[in-house]
Amino acid sequence: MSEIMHPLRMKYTREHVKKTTNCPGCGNGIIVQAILRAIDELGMDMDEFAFVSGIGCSAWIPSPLFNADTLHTTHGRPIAFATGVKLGKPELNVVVASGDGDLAAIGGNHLIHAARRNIGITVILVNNGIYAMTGGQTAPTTPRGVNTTTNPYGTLESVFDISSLVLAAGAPFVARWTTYHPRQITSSLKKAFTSRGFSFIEIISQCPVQYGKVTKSGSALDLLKHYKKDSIKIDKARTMDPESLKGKIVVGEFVNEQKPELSAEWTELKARVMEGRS
Ligand SMILES: Cc1ncc(C[n+]2csc(CCOP(=O)(O)OP(=O)(O)O)c2C)c(N)n1
Ligand code: SF4
Ligand SMILES: [Mg+2]
Repeated sequence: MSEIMHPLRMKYTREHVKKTTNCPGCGNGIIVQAILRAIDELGMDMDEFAFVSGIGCSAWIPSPLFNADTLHTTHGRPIAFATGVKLGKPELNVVVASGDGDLAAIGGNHLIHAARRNIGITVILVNNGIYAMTGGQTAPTTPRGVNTTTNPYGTLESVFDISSLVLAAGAPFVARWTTYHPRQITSSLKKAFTSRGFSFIEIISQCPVQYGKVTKSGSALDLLKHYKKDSIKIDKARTMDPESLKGKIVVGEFVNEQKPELSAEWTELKARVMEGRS
């Protein structure tokens, strides 16, 4: 049987990678397509990018699928690797795509400090509310009270609002969408790929196999219906009180501003020192 490939898949992915690692219904497929569509609509070339990921299901989004330089690193450390790539090759668009556990738990400090330093990389954080690849353990994004394999009687912890955390750390571009918003993800990615500073996009994404089953939240469709019903745009959310926002997912672009970017300043500093200018 011959396989009909999506044009984006033919244009931007490695020919020898025949299958994705995603389970049926996983939100990662929507995210793959949103990233490739953003690159296509910008008319950019894969050679202008380096993709970096950690360990987890979401870390498989760019690697080995994308026909670009991809760096599949260790759990929690993609931002550290990406920082090195960006300082060594500031002309590249360095993009990290990884999971909520990878970037906000074990790698949380790298995330905060990359935002504070304003290193010009894009971070796409896939928030599926759980450690999916390892079997449904509690993550810092798992809603309070939900049952997981490590908290079979319900989690007792409060969740991280990761976008707010990154915003507070000083990131000049922060957006949050869900997989129900593929066009909005693409639009924010286009801004992120063409902005100079640290750009952060959190994507709330369905994991029907671990999150859906372990927490009894239902199928991919049930989760997408929840994203549709409970997402509130930031402009509207700003007019609402905290009580009415309970259980809602605030989506949109929270900030988009210009700030001095670290790799450009670093390059300038190196030139100044080499030339003996103080
Ligand atoms: C240092 C280290 N600690 C723990 C692990 C085991 N581990 C691999 S992936 C993962 C969690 C993945 O969760 P997340 O980053 O949210 O990605 P998802 O699978 O949910 O997309 C863990 C704990 C590891 N590989 N290395
Ligand atoms: S376990 Fe969940 S996150 Fe991982 S590939 Fe399957 S559906 Fe996607
Ligand atoms: Mg996860």
